[in-house]
Amino acid sequence: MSKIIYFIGTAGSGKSIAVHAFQVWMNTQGYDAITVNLDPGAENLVYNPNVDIQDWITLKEAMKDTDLGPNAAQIYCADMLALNATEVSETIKGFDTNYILVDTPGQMELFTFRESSRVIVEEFGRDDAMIVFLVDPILAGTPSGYVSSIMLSATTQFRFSIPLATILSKADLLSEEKLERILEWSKSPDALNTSLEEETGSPAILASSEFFKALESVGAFRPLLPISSLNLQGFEDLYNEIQTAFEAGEDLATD
Ligand SMILES: Nc1nc2c(ncn2[C@@H]2O[C@H](COP(=O)(O)OP(=O)(O)OP(=O)(O)O)[C@@H](O)[C@H]2O)c(=O)[nH]1
Ligand SMILES: [Mg+2]
Repeated sequence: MSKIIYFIGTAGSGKSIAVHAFQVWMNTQGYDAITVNLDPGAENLVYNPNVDIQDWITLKEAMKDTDLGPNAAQIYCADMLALNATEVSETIKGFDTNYILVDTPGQMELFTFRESSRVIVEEFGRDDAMIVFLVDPILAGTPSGYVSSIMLSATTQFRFSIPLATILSKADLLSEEKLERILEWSKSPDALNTSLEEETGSPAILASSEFFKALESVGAFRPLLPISSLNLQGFEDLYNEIQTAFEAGEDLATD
């Protein structure tokens, strides 16, 4: 049974390039993986997906057919994904592969918040599926930006209820010092809170609130894996994390 891995993250967080880079890395390790593009608006993709939603629906055609503007047409396309879910799923299942790497639409809310994506996840099979959530290092560079990013990742997990791994994409753009700071926040709520105090100038802004505890209890403080698609770095850790997530799922299923 193939494992399906959805790459989800904010616009420009590096999803498409990560899907491609992870496939390249897997192939160099002797693992079999195919790529699936679910972004109907993707132009000039850096890779040639094995299965492309644009064979069924494209943003350009949707705009022409419906007279909608680009944003409404994006939503229209996102909702239309569900209509093609069965056919796309059958096409994917025609491949004999161990891993299916799925690139999702640019703006994450188009995938995360629309009902059709849940239809897709069901249709493709949720038992062997997980999410890789990409945290953009530019957004996560400040303490409040970091908190916002992990809230998005927690929202995504809440929405789909499948295992999720969080990666810090484009890690090569960060200095050693900045990278260490962000990784420290991912490991230590106390360190994050201290940095938040420094940023906002107000004492114990989160530690005193239930909000911070809620973040902890939904598992928002999870290890962040730094990845560079440019340098093919961090993919071994990601691969191991993916194995662990699927094994945990299988253990639950056999309990
Ligand atoms: N330095 C560096 N740049 C990266 C890396 N990954 C992606 N980028 C750059 O980030 C930008 C966005 O990358 P994409 O892979 O298109 O991101 P995306 O999330 O698919 O973007 P949309 O689908 O348009 O929302 C591009 O300019 C990439 O060159 C990386 O590992 N290192
Ligand atoms: Mg993309």
